[in-house]
Amino acid sequence: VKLTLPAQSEMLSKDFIYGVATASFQIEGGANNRLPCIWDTFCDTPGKVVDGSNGDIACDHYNLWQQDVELIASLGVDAYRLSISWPRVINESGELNPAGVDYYLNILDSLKSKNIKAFVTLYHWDLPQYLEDEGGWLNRATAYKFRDYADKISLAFGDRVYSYATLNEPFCSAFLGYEAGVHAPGIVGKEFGKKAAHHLLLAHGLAMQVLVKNSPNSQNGIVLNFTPGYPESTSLADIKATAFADDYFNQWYIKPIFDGEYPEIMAQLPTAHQPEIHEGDMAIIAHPTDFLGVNFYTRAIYRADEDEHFIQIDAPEPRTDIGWEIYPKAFTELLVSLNEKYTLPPIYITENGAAIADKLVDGAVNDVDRIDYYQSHLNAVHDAIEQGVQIDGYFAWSLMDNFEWAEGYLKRFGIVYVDYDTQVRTIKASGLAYKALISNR
Ligand code: GBH
Repeated sequence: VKLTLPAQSEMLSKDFIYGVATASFQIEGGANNRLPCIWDTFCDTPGKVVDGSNGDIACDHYNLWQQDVELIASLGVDAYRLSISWPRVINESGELNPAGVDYYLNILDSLKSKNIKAFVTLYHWDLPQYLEDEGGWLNRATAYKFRDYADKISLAFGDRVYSYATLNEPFCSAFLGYEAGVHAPGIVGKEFGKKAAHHLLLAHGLAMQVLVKNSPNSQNGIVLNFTPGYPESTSLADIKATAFADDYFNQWYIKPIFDGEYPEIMAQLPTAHQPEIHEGDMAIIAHPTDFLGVNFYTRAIYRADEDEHFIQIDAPEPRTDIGWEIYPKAFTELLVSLNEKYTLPPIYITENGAAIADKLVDGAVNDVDRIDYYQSHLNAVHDAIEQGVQIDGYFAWSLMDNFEWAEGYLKRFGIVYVDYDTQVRTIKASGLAYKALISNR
């Protein structure tokens, strides 16, 4: 089964960047060679991760990184998006940990020798536990600790990095981590989510200041996730509820960066739920970026609810193995609407992919449903470009099966299959199709 694009598509230009993405905690293991992070603690708390697993070994990428870089190269991709484990490279006194830095320097040098662009994310959710012990993202000081980390690591990495993203999906850190409590650190309460969000966005802006200074030649920006909302009916109540949910989950994280202000719904939130904004914060957050990273997986459908503004209704079919609806039209509509609402820099699609219940049969994984997902979503990106959105690249999530957060190892997002007993990697049919699409340009 093949992945194709219309012959005249800009996505067939050699300038369009194709990549694969991972994140440190999800693949590395090597937990003894770094400080503990909030996800170690969360995994050790019974009932938080469905299969009771943790990130101690994961894909053992800490030890197998050389063969994994060969694997990435064998896919023929232009770029590899990885994240840096903050607790691996900075010690408790805030100084660089040379062994941790060397680990990444080796990976970055190896990528460079193979002509693969390094897209580095500085924070993909693995906050050092000692910082959580001081309040984590509810503590304003964490934003400044993040700036110092970004400063030190960008100086150490020099010109090895093609692109820096400050944060991956601050929505997930803030809402899932400090409001819904389904991600680390597992804090629950509406009074916490927006406070954490503000400190994350502040951290982003402060880090942008040091990145443009230390690494002026890299593409510096942020990665946001979007779950576009659709009303269950055409009733005004459902439409209004959906608009509220969209502001609460999506626009909350992009509007401050490109408009310098939070959505107007902030005034509707009880004061105790609102962030504490210091003078000058919004200007720091609105620091210009070279790109916007967009992660897209699915949409959400909302119904009006008297007490809670909105409720999300169950996702209709078709769904992936993680229960998320497959609805690629929302991807195009999202990209077009973001482009209308904001004055944006070029966009990279920094994550897109599907969880499929894969089976390894005679040394092969015939994941046709995942290929279908990629085909329809690549088409959706193509359609957005046709409608005038500037999109410069696309990253498949993920390079390989890995630790899927609260779902443990039960959900597989890779285009490469990982046998967790042997750590053998097998390129799936989707990986071969992605490779062919790239090489046939
Ligand atoms: C990304 O998060 C992460 O960056 C990555 O680490 C992770 O492995 C990957 O996605 C796959 O999960 O309840 O139907 O409304 C994406 C997180 C996914 C959060 C979609 C919101 C809404 C699903 N987002 N989700 S639904």
